[in-house]
Amino acid sequence: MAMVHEKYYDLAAEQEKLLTRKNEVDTSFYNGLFERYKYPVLTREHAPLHWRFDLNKETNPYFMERLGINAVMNSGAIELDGKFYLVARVEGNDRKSFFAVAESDNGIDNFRFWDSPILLPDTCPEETNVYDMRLTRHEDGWIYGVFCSESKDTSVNDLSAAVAAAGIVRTKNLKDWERLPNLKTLNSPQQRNVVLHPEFVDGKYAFYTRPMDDFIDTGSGGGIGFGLCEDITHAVIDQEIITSKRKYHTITEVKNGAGAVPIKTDRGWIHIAHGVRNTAAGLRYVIYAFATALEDPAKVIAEPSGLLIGPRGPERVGDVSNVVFTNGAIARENGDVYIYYASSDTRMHVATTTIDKLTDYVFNTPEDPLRSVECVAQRCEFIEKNLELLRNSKQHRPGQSQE
Ligand code: BGC
Ligand code: BMA
Repeated sequence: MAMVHEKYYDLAAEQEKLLTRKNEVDTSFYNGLFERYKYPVLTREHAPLHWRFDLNKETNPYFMERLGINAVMNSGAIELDGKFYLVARVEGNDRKSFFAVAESDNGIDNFRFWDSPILLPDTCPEETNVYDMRLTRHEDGWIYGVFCSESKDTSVNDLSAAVAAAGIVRTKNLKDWERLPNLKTLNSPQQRNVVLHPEFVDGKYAFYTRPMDDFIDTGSGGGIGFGLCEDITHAVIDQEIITSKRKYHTITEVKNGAGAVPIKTDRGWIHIAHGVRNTAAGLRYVIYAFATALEDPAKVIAEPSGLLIGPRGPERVGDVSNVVFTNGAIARENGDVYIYYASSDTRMHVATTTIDKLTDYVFNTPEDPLRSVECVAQRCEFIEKNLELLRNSKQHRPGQSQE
């Protein structure tokens, strides 16, 4: 009779401690806008043992890991019937990514993967890799997953040449997935970081896109794009306009891309996206935010200067270091917002804030004046107001004796 290797039970008990560990706010960080947490919410150690080890003592006498998991990162996020779900990008030791659902009762800890990952219908024979799914609860009643579908570019004699396109799936329960044909953008040869807007715009499906000339370089692509399509089951966008532009000497100089599905607020749609700049140490990815008009979700109406979340401490190090990346946030009925972000293409974290705080941040943070001299003038004016306030204030200051 086949027997389970006894080592399995030891490892499972150990893993259970990780899966049930309570997360805590990291009190060493304060910016008034969001909380960071002490522990990542998903790591490769969260991957079920039965995904990695053959549990059978006979066929795996050394209890050896046969199909290792290298990283768990860039996750789509959604709340359904009071539970929090991440559709994570799980990367095997073989560098291929796939999607898997992890579930939690509170969204900040105790995330647990479902028994098996998602096996998407194999409708794209040329597709090599899939990653970074955005989950949109659309007003048409479906939950859509839009992800990057990557294939080898066989038109050039370069082993690494690849083509990125937007794959589309839909579901009602995160269990049964219907695959639709990939998005076609007639004016952009490649697409990554495509996000479906949750509402119809002019009666059509609306996508945030990221036009690019090439697999890595955006080239002439000016920023985050926006386009409409009639039929999601054969999605074609013939015209893309640019919403949030890439700008010289800012955090978005080299690339930017939509991240989480935009959050609807009284004052506009709030977007949480990523910006990329080049450095001597490679590309640095940070998360930034902006708002677009309620009646025209392609029109930027506020864009605070600089980054919202940058990699800190241990987040800086991983397979692709100096990266934070988001493709999922949950905005709750009660106004709480959970931003899920990956660090350095290795693990998942959560940052918690509220719609009110995000709105205050996006609409009341000054814009980037784009030149050092103007940035320092902006800061001096800000400092002067504060000093004036402190001088006139009768309040007790720490370290001052009170008489
Ligand atoms: C990787 C992605 C990366 C992209 C561009 C892909 O092959 O899987 O993580 O964003 O290349 O560098
Ligand atoms: C990209 C993304 C992510 C990744 C990032 C950094 O272009 O699509 O998959 O997190 O690069 O490697």
